[in-house]
Amino acid sequence: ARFLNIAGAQLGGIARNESRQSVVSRLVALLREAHGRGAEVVVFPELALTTFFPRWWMEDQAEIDGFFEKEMPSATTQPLFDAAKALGVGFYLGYAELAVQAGKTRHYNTAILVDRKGEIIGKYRKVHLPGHADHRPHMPYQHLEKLYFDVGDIGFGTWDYAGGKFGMAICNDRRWPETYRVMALKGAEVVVLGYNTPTHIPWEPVYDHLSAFHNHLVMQAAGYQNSMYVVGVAKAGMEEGSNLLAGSCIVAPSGEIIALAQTAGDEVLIAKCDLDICLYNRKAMFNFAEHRQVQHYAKITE
Ligand code: CDT
Repeated sequence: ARFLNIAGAQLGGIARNESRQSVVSRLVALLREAHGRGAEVVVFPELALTTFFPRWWMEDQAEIDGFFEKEMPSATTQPLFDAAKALGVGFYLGYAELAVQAGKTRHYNTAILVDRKGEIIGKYRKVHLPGHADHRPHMPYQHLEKLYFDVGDIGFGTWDYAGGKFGMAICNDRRWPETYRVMALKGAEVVVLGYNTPTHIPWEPVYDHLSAFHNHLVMQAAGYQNSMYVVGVAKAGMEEGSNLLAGSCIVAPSGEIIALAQTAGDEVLIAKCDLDICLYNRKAMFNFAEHRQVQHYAKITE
């Protein structure tokens, strides 16, 4: 057995005017609680430092950029890294990243893995950007990820981390089977991801009543079909008039939920995960080398 105590640190809503310092102190409190309950790794949500700003149409680039991090860690986020180092706990953190690449400014919806020494060891930039890029002022709120972010340019990586092989995804990525399969083929045993999921999609409400079901459906199916743990952590609750889905969970390679948030606020959930369980089905039902028939899969990458 290869045991690892993995925690999710769900966040309740973050108001538009809540300071980064205040949010970071909430993250540190959750990290401390998780450590006190035995966690070795803590998973925070997507865009965990601010309110979910893509709900608003904004034209002033300086205002938009105000939601982005120009450096990581920064003076404001350093206390989280210091706490990780002092406690010996690693974490996954989602944030909006402003990057200058070959002289061009890029905006990414990003997540990092930080090790137990407080060092960044992995980065992922969201590939599947949901929503729209056009102005929809008649809606109570919008979802402008397609306007404010560039498509991630580094693909789905995996990292040796805390004794296991970790992969990262972000929110809408969790609904796409390719996300997990690519990482499983790279050996991922644990996929960690954060999400901000409005329970009401104003322009397409047809599945609103099933948002909690679909959230778990995709992660449980992926855990089972790829023989991996999936840790999905929400920014939850009411946030500036938008209700965000809670239901943060840890899914085992069996597809079962083994830890589940009870509230829609700041909350730690934790599970003792045996990473060797990933090997059960990778040697049997989902032995990729033995059973995949890639000659029939070409359509997927066309
Ligand atoms: N943040 C994020 O990716 N949320 C999406 C909802 C998009 S609704 C247009 C999700 O898949 O949960």
